[in-house]
Amino acid sequence: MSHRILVTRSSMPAYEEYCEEIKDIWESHWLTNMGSKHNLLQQKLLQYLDVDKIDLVTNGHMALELSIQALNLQGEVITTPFTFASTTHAIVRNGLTPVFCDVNPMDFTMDVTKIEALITDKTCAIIPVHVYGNVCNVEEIERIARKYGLKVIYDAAHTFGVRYKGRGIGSYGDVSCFSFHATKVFNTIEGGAVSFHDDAFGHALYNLKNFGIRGPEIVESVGTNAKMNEFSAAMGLCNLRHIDAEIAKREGIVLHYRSRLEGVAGIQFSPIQRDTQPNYAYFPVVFDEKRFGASRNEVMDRLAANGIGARKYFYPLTNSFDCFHGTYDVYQTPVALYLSKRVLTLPLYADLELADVDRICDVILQCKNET
Ligand code: T4K
Repeated sequence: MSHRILVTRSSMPAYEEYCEEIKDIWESHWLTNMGSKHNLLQQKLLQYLDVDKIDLVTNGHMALELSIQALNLQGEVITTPFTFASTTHAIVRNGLTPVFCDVNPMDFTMDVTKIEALITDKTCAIIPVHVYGNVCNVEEIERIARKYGLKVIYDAAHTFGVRYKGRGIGSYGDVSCFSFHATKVFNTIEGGAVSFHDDAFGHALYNLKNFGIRGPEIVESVGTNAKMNEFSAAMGLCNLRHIDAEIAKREGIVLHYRSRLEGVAGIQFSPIQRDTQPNYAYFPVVFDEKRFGASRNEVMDRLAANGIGARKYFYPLTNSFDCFHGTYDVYQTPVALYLSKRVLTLPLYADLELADVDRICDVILQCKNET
């Protein structure tokens, strides 16, 4: 059998480049606690992401969990179930109640026409997800949030480097939470960041990530530990040098997928969004069994039999997780439910060969031709 292909593969700099980057850590012995690499990466990301203010944290989940805590929210939060566990868990772990809004069938982001009907006197915030790197309807979300006095925290885990209407995606809403996990377009091994506008929020967030410590003898508030270490920051500094080239390679791969699968009955992709500079984070495909002739699960199994690891991001919906058994009604988000049963995320990473894309598409098209 040909070599195995997984859904993604971490981007890494040349070994020598990373060694060079971490050399001075051996001189300084400074490994963590807002070291020089942490601070330099923070400054570089502020520019690259084109945001007002930013703070680095240990991972994308802590970005969400601590952002919610820093805003001191209480009550209900409108969010979507078509996401990774992290989004919903961050809400629940803060003692808040998620209220699930359906997604729109075109780009899988929150269906803004359904938000207002979910608002009650307990609603305090909206947490939409720029899922797969698709930009939410940020204008409409802002209008609704202003009208009802709600905070907006974007789960921007998938949107590193995305720009919308000439602005960094992290400049929209009150707060945006990025993930720099190994599987993301940009990684610091594990890592994340929060972009924001308000200084008081930034102060509260920093306190949460560093035990509330403000000086050797000053502990202002109760916090936890979510500091990015120097080795992660060094990985980020290296990866950031190559990020534009990585995204360009991803674009070539996505265009190749599209050219092979475009127009095939029963296959739907994410749209090319207007006014958006994308990052090609994921390549989700929705299989309509009736028109395509094979189900998502059959395609996934066939790919697996050929050494190709596609993934069901995002199935099951978070509102149907075992840990929430009986708490939420999945039928209140029918579009998300429909998509979660049909979507398959195909392999995508900068070094994926176009010949491998052909191999993947050949297997998919074989499933169709057999019916
Ligand atoms: N919000 C959203 C919308 C998210 O998608 C995520 C994370 C978060 C918040 C939270 O951010 P973090 O706290 O994670 O920073 C993966 C990732 O672990 C997770 O970061 C990501 N979303 C989620 C969508 O995918 P798994 O369980 O699918 O990962 P895993 O270990 O199966 O890896 C997938 C593939 O990646 C492997 O088949 C091979 C490749 N890989 C994996 C690792 C760990 C590598 O090439 N290198 C690696 O080091 O969750």
